[in-house]
Amino acid sequence: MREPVLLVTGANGEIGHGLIERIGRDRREKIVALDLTPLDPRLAEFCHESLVGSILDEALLDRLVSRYEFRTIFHLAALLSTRAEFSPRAAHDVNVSGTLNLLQMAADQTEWSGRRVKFLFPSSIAVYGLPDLEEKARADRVREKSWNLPTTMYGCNKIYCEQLGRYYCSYYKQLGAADGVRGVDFRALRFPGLISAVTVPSGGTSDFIPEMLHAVASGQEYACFVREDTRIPFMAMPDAIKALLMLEAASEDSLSWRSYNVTSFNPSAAEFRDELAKRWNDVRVTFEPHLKRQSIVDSWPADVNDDAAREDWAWAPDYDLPRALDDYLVPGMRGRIEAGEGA
Ligand code: AKB
Repeated sequence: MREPVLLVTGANGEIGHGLIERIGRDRREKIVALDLTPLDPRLAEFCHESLVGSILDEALLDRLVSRYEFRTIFHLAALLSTRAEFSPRAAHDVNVSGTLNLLQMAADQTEWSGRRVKFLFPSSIAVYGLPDLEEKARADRVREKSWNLPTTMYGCNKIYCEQLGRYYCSYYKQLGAADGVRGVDFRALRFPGLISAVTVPSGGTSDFIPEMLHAVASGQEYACFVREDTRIPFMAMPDAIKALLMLEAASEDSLSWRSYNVTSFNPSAAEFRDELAKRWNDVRVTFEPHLKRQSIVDSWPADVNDDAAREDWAWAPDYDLPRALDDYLVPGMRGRIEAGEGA
């Protein structure tokens, strides 16, 4: 008998931290964590097993399948947008081949167990590509089906994986399978930039906001790599976790499609600096745009329309920007600094 568990890949990443802690505290399912690096010891108490390994290691995945029945897979492992531009082939391997391995594993398991594996996939605003700033201003709150013209390897990977998910959900083996066999229950969220009080992101292009926050909170100067007027959507990490868990719990009948925008607030880089200056005395932020990273964020929408998520499964964020800062980020960062954990 295989043990029923919930699998989290990329467990040590920013979303993995919040998600594992939340599920570990609130639910009784056993969590199996997979990451390239040893699991943060703070998460170990919430996990049934943690494995160090790659989603590209098919032998490792075969071993996992022989021991466990995955009820839900949160597939969080990915190479983010800036890092992916330095190693596009490696990004494609991890982001696409790794996702394909897991979708195949979920499809095989769905087939032999007769129970559809839920597959939760964090996609991104990087799937959008606006050609220039004029179009970005005109586009306003971009809807899911517009501007699917990514300019980064990461964005291309994410949008293709959404399509793979749709395929494994509705069309996999459409000619070969026995009647009535159903596919993987794939569900994706197009996340904006995420801001955590616990972890600093690395390798992303939306990192300028969380980097600014963590630098200011620890009394350091920050040279922001985008212009002051740069505007893309963001969300506080607890809302990202909430969105994932709400989408996981949503009844399938309520889903009008499989990839949803979600968002909370969208300050410009300068407006975010000004919000920090209301809360810390020593805010030393300069703007020194890196032309290539700037062009990536300029291609991302200034805001996204998340009406479908609101209508289909009652999504609403808990945190607007002031509340995210006052109730989550500032106390969280101050607590960590007082505890000697650094920002
Ligand atoms: C990145 O910057 O690559 C990510 C994202 C917006 O998906 N944070």
